[in-house]
Amino acid sequence: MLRIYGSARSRTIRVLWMVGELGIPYEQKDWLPRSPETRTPEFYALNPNGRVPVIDDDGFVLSESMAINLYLAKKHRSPLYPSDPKQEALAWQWSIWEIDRLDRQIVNYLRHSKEFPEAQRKPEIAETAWKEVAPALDVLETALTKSEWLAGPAFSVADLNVAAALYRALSMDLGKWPRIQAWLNRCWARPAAEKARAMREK
Ligand SMILES: N[C@@H](CCC(=O)N[C@@H](CS)C(=O)NCC(=O)O)C(=O)O
Repeated sequence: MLRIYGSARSRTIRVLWMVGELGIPYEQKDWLPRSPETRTPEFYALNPNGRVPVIDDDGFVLSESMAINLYLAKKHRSPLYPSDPKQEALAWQWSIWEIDRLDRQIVNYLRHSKEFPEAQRKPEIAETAWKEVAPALDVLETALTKSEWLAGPAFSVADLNVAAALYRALSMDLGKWPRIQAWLNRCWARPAAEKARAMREK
């Protein structure tokens, strides 16, 4: 049985979206980041980084949300995992790109511009983050001008990984990036996405 460690109120939402797409059984340890459960020797043995998500797939332990989703889609021979090597490589490219260019930057931007209580916000962190977020969104916008999806002719793990990571962008004004707005809406309208989102927002 697949066990998923992490709450939907963390990057684990990406994995919950993927297992919903795959329709596979799983059990979840609904643990928040930095919760006491993730600070035990047992949890550090699973992920020495002390972070979620982590999966234990019948004894195979894997961390890193993007790698987990690529693995699960490939293992279950999902149509979301491109069979063409070039489209497969594009799925890796966009997943790695998101982690490099947007993942922490967008969290820092939104936390320090609106999510944290005002006294805790550091405008300089928001400003520095925005200087990376805006050009990264420009890159994504340009890609989506050329193609409706990121890795081939249909929705794939590439779209899932990047759109799931852009969960917070659902609450942003994306007027300057209309292609991203439309693509994000298409991705998050999928039933598995709506289900994962409901788990986070309950
Ligand atoms: N690159 C990792 C990042 C994982 C990550 O930072 N997880 C956060 C929750 S969203 C966490 O567990 N933080 C706890 C900590 O920093 O100790 C991934 O995509 O899985």
